[in-house]
Amino acid sequence: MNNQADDLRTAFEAAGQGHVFRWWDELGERSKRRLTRQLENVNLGRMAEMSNAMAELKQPKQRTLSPAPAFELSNEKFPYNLADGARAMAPQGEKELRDGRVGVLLVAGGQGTRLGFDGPKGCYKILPLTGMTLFEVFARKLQRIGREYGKTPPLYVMVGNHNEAETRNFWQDHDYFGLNPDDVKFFAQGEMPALDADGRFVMAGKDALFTGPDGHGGVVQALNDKGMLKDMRERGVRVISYIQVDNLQVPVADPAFIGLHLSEGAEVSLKVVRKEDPAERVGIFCHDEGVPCIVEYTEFSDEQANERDGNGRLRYWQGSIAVHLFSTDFLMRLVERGMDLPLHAAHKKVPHIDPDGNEVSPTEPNAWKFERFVFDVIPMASNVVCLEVPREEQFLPLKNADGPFGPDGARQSYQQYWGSAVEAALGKRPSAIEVDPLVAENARELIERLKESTAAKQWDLSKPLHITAKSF
Ligand code: UD2
Repeated sequence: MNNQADDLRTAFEAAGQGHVFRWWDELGERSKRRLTRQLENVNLGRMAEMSNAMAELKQPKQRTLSPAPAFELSNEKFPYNLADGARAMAPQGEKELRDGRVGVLLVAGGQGTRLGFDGPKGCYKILPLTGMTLFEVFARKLQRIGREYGKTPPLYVMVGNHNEAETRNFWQDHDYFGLNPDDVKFFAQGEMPALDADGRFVMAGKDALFTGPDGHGGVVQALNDKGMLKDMRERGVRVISYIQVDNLQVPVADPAFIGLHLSEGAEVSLKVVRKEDPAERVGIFCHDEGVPCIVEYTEFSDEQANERDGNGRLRYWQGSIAVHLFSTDFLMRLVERGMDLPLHAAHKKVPHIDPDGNEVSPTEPNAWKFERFVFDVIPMASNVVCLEVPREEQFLPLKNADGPFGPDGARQSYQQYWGSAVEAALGKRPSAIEVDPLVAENARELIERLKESTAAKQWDLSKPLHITAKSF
């Protein structure tokens, strides 16, 4: 054992983790180097933080919750025309886009376990007629912004170690879907080890600890460590539009939302939808001791989740759809001050090797995994703005293998929404529909285009309808 490995062994033994060296003597030189490299990157100072996260899961901390204010929808009927107030916000956001001060941050580092797709979720073929992938949908939405405002916002894609190469290759193989490769940046998030029932690091092999992505909250540190914040600053990006790869209907950069964020002087803004079902599994935007935050649905008691106001509506109705705006300066301040977001623990099935070196694929949760959540930056912001948006217009997440949030359910909801736009403009709903994201961001825009178009009046709506720029 060389000095470096000796020092590591001493440190790991002192932390009660000496078992990571159990197979050291039978490892070859390469495996020894691999293990050493990995162990060097493990921050043993985090052990206490991990224990706290586990304890908190068993005994959630006491919170004093109250509903938080939001800019509510002024129109709850399709196609959700914007009220004058909301429309008045757009010019400031449009100017920000024209001035090239907006960047789009797409988080795509999750493992997509529930979808059961063997590849990055963004490569999933989702649109109903062409099978366009989620990544292409976002790229085309960006192009539309570029055409409209003369500047295409740079795209920052967070990936995980497990899908980085595949994601990069996918974009390269598709010529970045028409975007300038210099404006598409990939960066990998950090990893966290897992702990077994005895609080010991889970081993994935004789020469490797099990590690998993550190949660979408890892994005703050990764943006800094991988030079992305610097890149943003050099490009003059002031507002970061954060979206998740699973939301098919999300606008990549919404001028009215950006305008609101700027005019309110917010450091963080978020979009919510009205929660109708108290059991819906989304985080809730609310106040904890007067401080704005998002609290996971698991932390609400049944009683609290079911509380209603005088109009019979849920008191805690602000379901977060995980769409945020961050000011670049705010994120820089967080990293400069070395502020870590809290760790959250989850009990999961983690494949590993047992003390005899046999591979085990558990059928029941056997270990603790740790993640950070990006919305934990909210309590650290000096000003937070919350905007309600129409659910069917902006929230269509692909999460599961089946059900409403599975591929078939998502395609159905997608066609329901866009079919309604065609019906509103042309009087009839097509049998199946797909709208090129280059054509319209939402039903309002599509209806306007269709009403003005003479070509649209000739379309055969008894057949599946694929609307592209050439259709007009
Ligand atoms: C998240 C929110 C939930 C609601 C919902 C909306 C949490 C804990 N819950 O639920 O409140 O807003 O989204 O859709 O966030 N990701 C990474 N790296 C990781 C983990 C996740 O990039 O280490 C990305 C992932 O690729 C995806 C997004 O984060 O784009 C959401 O991840 P998720 O599926 O874990 O979130 P979910 O559905 O539990």
